[in-house]
Amino acid sequence: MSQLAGKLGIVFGVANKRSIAWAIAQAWHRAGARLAFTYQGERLKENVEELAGTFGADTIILPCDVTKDDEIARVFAEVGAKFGKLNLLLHSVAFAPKDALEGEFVNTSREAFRVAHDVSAYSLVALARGAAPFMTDGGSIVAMTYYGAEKVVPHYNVMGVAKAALEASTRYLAYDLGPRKIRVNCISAGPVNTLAARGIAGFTDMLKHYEAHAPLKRNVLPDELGATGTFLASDGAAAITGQVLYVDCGYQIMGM
Ligand code: NAD
Ligand code: 0WE
Repeated sequence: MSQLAGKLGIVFGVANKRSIAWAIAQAWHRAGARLAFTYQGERLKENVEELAGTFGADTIILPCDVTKDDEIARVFAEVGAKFGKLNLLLHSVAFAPKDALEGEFVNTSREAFRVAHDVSAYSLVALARGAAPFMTDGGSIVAMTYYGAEKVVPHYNVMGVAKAALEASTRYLAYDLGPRKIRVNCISAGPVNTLAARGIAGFTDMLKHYEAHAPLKRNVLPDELGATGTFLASDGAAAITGQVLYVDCGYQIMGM
């Protein structure tokens, strides 16, 4: 398949082979896109080099802590210079301090609230602003979200509030960037067993709950997130912007 032939993209959020970002990057690569990658810090450098290196020794791999404006500026300067333009951007980044995901939401500290929103929501605005000048033939920006943005999922806490900000930011960005043919959408994924999910107490029970209650009676597979990511990046989605697409085996439609 060559749905994304000739497209140039940048991927934020690969930590290891289980990362949703890696599933979507592989799908984009198989569809013909050429990709650059960023990693959060030295700790993840080797992982990302090993994974992204399989796409060719010339693959651009750069550090980027999304809370650092200078690192974001450097990424777009380098990728802009090497690629000349950009068509695709994947935002697959989230973080809240662990204690904020354990206790009650009412006890969220000012600092945990700030960090969760900085990393998980504001970063989409900053990355979109960095990428837009290079998306000269239009573009597709895709961000990952979760159902806890719209309904209470116990313990998701401040991350749910940050995802609500991410989804609202997606709509405002879609409005601003629409005249430049840059589309901005979210994929709301059902639970996936990744590094970010594994630390969560009761995550295995959550997978069982989805399996029992989702219309499709199973959990979403990483490849299925890749397929939706490829669709949103492709010209088949040329009239879709500002949306949240649920890739959750139907869980979101249920009232009980
Ligand atoms: P993951 O741990 O593989 O990915 C999270 C990524 O965020 C990591 O690569 C990490 O390095 C990056 N990150 C955190 N802080 C950062 C910072 N300051 N700067 C740069 N990068 C930073 O886990 P994942 O489950 O693949 O998560 C990816 C996205 O998918 C997140 O937005 C998450 O909220 C979302 N999501 C996950 C699930 C799930 O069940 N796993 C469900 C729905 C949505
Ligand atoms: O977005 C997420 C998880 C994001 C996340 C995970 C961690 C774990 C380690 C953000 N910050 C941190 N901080 C850490 O220190 N998901 C959608 C997965 C997830 O996390 C949950 C969930 C689900 C689903 C937390 C509680 C309840 C459900």
